Amino acid sequence: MTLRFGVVGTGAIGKEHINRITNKLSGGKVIAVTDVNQESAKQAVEAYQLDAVIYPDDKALIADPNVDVVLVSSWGPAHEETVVAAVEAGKYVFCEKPLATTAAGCLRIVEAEMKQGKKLVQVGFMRRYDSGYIQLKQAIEGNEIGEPLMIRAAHRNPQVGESYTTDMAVTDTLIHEIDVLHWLIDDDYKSVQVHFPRKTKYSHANLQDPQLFTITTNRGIVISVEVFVNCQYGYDIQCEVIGDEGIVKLPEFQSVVLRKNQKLSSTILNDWKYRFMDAYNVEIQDFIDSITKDGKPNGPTSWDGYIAAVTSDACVKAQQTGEEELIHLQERPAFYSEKGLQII
Ligand code: NAD
Ligand code: NAI
Ligand code: ISE
Repeated sequence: MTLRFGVVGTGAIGKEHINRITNKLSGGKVIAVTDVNQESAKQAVEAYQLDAVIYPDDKALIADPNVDVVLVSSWGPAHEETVVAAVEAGKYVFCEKPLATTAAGCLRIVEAEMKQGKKLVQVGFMRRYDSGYIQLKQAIEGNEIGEPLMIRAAHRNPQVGESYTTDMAVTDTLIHEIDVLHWLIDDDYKSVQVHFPRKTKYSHANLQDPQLFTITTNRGIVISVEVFVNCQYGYDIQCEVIGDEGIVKLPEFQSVVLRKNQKLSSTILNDWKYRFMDAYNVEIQDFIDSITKDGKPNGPTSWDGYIAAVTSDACVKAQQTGEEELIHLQERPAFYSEKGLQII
């Protein structure tokens, strides 16, 4: 069986996903595309020589009876409307983060999905599929470090454009840590506070950069995440979990070690596309395989999208108030109680 994909949003990551479904993975085929910029949709069809219909908008794409899965990779504020329409039409959905830009929007998706009576939606939180984070989770669950007490993490990009503003450090960037860290330690977030250190000279008027987030969990674990999106030197993701019997750290991206000119060096990547390439491939292959075998996706759910949105709202509020802000989640519906992705 081949799952037939319709892609909404053929920008940077939309094209990456089209390429991997078409040329790297098995069991999926892109048969429809759309983009508000129709030229971008045409370019995608040409670049990957797709046998795909170019639709004028998401509604027309969703209405195509040949489309089994709607892959949403438009910009964040457009996600909710497309996802709700696709779920109401009974289609499977793979939605890039964020599921919706507000917690209320995520709840509307949750309600639409529960009404359909079956899980249809997976959110693109690919770090849960990264082998480094999986090794961290195995070490924690295998009691290698005793009880986790603290986490120190960093999310650094070499630079961002002028359209990237202070709140996007949360909604676009920290959102990956928000998802992966509660999954890693199997705990819920309680509160967050933000500190703004001295601003880098490489930032611009509408962006406070770097930023330091201190998040506390219900079990009292204190998490510190640095977001620094103009760090210049590369794309660098760090995570260290400190327990009462030991410490585990995310492995560095693997590269050859070079000895030259009295220096010992290895490469740091410059782009998210390459750092998590394997994770994106495993993520989408697992999405295809679990739907094909079990009739439902296996990865991060709409409820995970909701948890991320509530936490993200509190983080943005904490940026504005400078105070410690509480993170209040609604009770998890039984529909979402099943343990999702298991360690592979
Ligand atoms: P992009 O701007 O390159 O591409 C987005 C595309 O969507 C554009 O071509 C735009 O014209 C189109 N679009 C916007 N609204 C649309 C709509 N309603 N219908 C159809 N097309 C629409 O952005 P990007 O970097 O590819 O990011 C896209 C999404 O992917 C974002 O949600 C982003 O957060 C997410 N993303 C995730 C990761 C990750 O690591 N998981 C990495 C990059 C981007
Ligand atoms: P992008 O800007 O390159 O592409 C977005 C595309 O969506 C553009 O082509 C745009 O024309 C189109 N678009 C916007 N509004 C639309 C609408 N209403 N209908 C149809 N098309 C519309 O952005 P990029 O980097 O590809 O990001 C897209 C999404 O992917 C974002 O949600 C982003 O957060 C997510 N993303 C996720 C990553 C990850 O690591 N999981 C990495 C990069 C992006
Ligand atoms: C981008 O949208 C992503 O999702 C990347 O994974 C992240 O590292 C980057 O900061 C975002 O802009």
